[in-house]
Amino acid sequence: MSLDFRPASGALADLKLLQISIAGAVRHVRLFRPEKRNAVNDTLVLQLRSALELMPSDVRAVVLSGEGSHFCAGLDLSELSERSVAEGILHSRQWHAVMDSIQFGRVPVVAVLHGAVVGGGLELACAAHLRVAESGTFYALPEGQRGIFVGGGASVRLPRLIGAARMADMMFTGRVYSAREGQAAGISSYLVPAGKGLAKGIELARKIAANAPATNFALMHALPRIAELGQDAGLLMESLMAGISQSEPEAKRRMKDFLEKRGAKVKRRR
Ligand code: 1HE
Repeated sequence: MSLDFRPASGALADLKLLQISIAGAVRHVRLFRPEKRNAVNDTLVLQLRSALELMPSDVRAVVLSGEGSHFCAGLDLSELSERSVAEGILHSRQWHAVMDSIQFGRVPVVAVLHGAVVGGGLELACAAHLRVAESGTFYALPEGQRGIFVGGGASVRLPRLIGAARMADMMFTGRVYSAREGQAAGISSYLVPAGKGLAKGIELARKIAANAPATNFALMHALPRIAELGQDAGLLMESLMAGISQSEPEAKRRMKDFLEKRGAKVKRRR
């Protein structure tokens, strides 16, 4: 692939429903089941989890994308029909574990979206820390029309991006959001022309990888929890995290760099 990425070797190369490549501190994980529009079967769930857990310490950010004409068609519906209630609950919990390994893993994940981002595909996108959408992206929760409910974390994560009322509308009525609507509603953080998503995602991942690890840790693990707390406990947790991060040698070096005119200024956008 372009942009200096080389294919991963060893156990990662054996994950056949993923295509994993590496460039410096950025790992690119591509869903690789294009003939089924990257529909997520049980094998893909397990492979995704392995890809996120088998993470050498030099990897500092991940880009997640989908091969072919769509990011992800959601749950592989062909595996759904024969499950009992108990099996259904466990299956959903398995999805939750994968989504948690993305949201609360070791490194930030940038999802690059194009084409269909539907059902479990939208749940996957919501577990990432940033979303870059190409102009042809569309979002839907067809669970409502398939007679089921979400099971991969959307009822918790999606309302935090767009609100419960919008999510309910998507499921009640089958409403499809365009890329532009998804950007306005808060699903994506960046909207780029068709074909430009990966380059943008990699550019963002490289910036994120260059942050101090303590800052990325705070953004991934402390911020979402602080956002769930009352003011008192939230402010206390913020102070604890502030104290920890600023005492890191890396933070001291960066602040000294700025004071001694080596660090970058914040630039006005043109
Ligand atoms: C699939 C799936 C799938 C495609 N499970 N096989 N998700 C959905 O309800 C979305 C269902 N999929 C679609 O609406 C469309 O396939 C797409 C809009 C995503 C893409 O359309 P298109 O025209 O590019 O592809 P296609 O011809 O519909 O599909 C190509 C093949 O992929 C075809 O198989 P083939 O053997 O006939 O070639 C499709 O059957 C197959 N395919 N999507 C299984 N989802 C943790 S709970 C999460 C709950 C959910 O995610 S529910 C929502 C499921």
